[in-house]
Amino acid sequence: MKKAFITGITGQDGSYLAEFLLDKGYKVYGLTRRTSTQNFERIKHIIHNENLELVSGDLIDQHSLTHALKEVQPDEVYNLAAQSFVKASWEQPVLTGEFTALGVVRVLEAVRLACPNARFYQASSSEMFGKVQAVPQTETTPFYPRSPYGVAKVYGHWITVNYRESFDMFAVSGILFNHESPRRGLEFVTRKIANAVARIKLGKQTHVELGTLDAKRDWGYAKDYVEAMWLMLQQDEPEDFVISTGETHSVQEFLEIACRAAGLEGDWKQYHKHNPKYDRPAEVDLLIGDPSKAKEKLGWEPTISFEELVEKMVQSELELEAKSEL
Ligand code: NAP
Ligand code: F7E
Repeated sequence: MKKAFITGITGQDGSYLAEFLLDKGYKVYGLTRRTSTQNFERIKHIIHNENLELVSGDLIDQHSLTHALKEVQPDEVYNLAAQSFVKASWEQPVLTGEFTALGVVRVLEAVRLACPNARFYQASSSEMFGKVQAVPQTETTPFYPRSPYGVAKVYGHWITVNYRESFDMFAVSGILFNHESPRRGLEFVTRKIANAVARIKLGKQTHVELGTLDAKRDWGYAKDYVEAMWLMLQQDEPEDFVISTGETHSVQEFLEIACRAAGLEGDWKQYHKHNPKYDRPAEVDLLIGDPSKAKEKLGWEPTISFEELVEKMVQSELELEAKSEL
């Protein structure tokens, strides 16, 4: 039985990846950090699976990582844990650097010392492209990060390349563009909008307050993207890949489609207000990835369209909000 170790298992991607690997017959070990209230909402349906085991540790605590990997001796390590909210990275730049940048080298060091033959996946991000130097963005487009989060991810990316080249480790980065799902955190714009239009439809609120509507993102479906992570670790050679849909859409388009999907009547504008508190000190205006390499070498392609993704998220929020008394 193959063993996989996932940091960030309680997050959006970690929960889908754990499901995917359990279905593939893996024994899955998930790193969780100690919190005063357990945060297992996204994995509650698999928590009693006999092939899932949670291991205590924190990206900030080197010993906990080395100890966990020494005990588990995994075949594959997926480093998904991070402070992943871009806006928060200006408010907590040092913590973001600790988790999202130095956390990566701590996991790599733990792998190098405890299980050097394990294959390592790093969750790199399209935020590294920031102020984009080419359109569309590929594996060779230079980085120009625009937030402390983006800067931290660039460190994580290059330290992964460096460990591959220095220590002959099978270490790869997936440069994943935005990917969403009903399990997305409520602070991210897609889930925030999907939740708001559902609440408006049910008469629980009147409008949604947002920052810029002009920013464009290449939005895909998280469940598709975790399969690409696994495929990268099944290749003969360790290589980095862009994972994206190849389409870009604005926040405004997301909002317009979401209003329609919720069955809101009239013009979407009546349900929206701009609030400058959601604007960012530096914005990433346009992201669009070129997934050709992933298609060719991994045989990977997205399975659902942008409209289907928006509809799926809105439908899920309508069901959740109908049951909730809040
Ligand atoms: P997410 O939902 O925010 O999940 C982040 C996970 O990291 C959570 O499980 C969280 O645990 C854990 N974590 C945070 N700090 C930690 C620490 N100090 N020690 C141990 N665990 C810690 O993020 P996601 O959307 O699933 O994204 C997964 C990864 O992909 C992240 O690295 C993100 O930066 C990257 N990424 C995401 C996207 C995207 O569009 N989703 C795109 C590109 C790259 P708690 O539950 O305890 O908070
Ligand atoms: O913002 C704009 C905002 O926070 C998307 C993370 O998973 O993907 C994600 O980062 C856009 C930005 O995601 C609001 O200014 C407008 O232009 O949903 P987001 P993100 O910053 O793109 C990348 C690839 C990652 O790696 C990250 O971990 O939407 N926007 N109004 C807003 N954004 C938010 N959150 N809230 C608003 O009210």
